Amino acid sequence: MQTSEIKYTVPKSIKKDTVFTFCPGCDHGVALRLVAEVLDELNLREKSVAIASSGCSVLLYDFLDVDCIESPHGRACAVATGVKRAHKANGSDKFVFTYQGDGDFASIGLGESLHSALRGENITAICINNTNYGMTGGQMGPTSAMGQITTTSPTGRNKEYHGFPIKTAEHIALCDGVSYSARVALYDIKNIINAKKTIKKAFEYQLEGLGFSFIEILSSCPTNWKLSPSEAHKKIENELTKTYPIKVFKDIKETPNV
Ligand SMILES: Cc1ncc(C[n+]2csc(CCOP(=O)(O)OP(=O)(O)O)c2C)c(N)n1
Ligand code: SF4
Repeated sequence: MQTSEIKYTVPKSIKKDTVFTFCPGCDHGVALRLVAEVLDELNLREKSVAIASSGCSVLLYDFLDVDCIESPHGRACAVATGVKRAHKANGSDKFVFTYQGDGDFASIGLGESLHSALRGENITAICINNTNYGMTGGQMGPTSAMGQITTTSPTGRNKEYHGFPIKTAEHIALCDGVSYSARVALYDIKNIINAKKTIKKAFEYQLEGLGFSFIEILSSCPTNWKLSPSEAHKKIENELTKTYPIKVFKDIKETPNV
């Protein structure tokens, strides 16, 4: 009987000899690998500009072998707007994407994020939603779920004191300038495959000039959740997907703006 061998290689869009320095079991590493694989498949490495944010996403420029700009404190979509427009004005069409935490995209930078979507900037934004401020020690973020215990909500998030979590992919989908808005997860192989397809579609929509494309990636933060990597994935599958369903909320090709 013949057996086929699958040989896994490091994507060209990841720097040679890279060792991810995220915490063990953190989904940031999986998300970045998927982004790199899609950049390779679409032959985008040479024409890409990646915009990193504050938080653990900042490490992107250590790992991705593409031109990167570090834009902390929520300004990634504004910087991406400038990069995309300036290159276009000079006759060169760069592929521009942001890679941001949920705190960065949906709290500190909500204004920049939302208005870039409303303007229909032809960029792609990726938001890693791990439901807390990971890098700074697991404080409550805009996406922390109801009842979630964090270092700044020791008795759990409650609506009277903290209000409700923001459902980013649903909100972005409501903006007329948006071509694509979806939420994906990485807790098992099926979802990882779906996440890659979704990232590819969002990237292709930018290449087709269709406007702002957005992917929210539900991700684990085992360190701050104080769970093992597999327990963290179970939490996403069994708890967080109730607040944050895995779904395409807008696809301009299927449901154009009204
Ligand atoms: C305006 C502002 N306030 C506070 C900070 C401090 N800060 C740096 S990283 C970070 C957490 C970012 O969390 P998130 O975007 O969710 O990314 P994660 O680390 O979870 O991937 C914070 C609050 C900051 N950089 N800017
Ligand atoms: S703090 Fe959380 S998000 Fe940051 S690298 Fe560690 S596990 Fe990942």
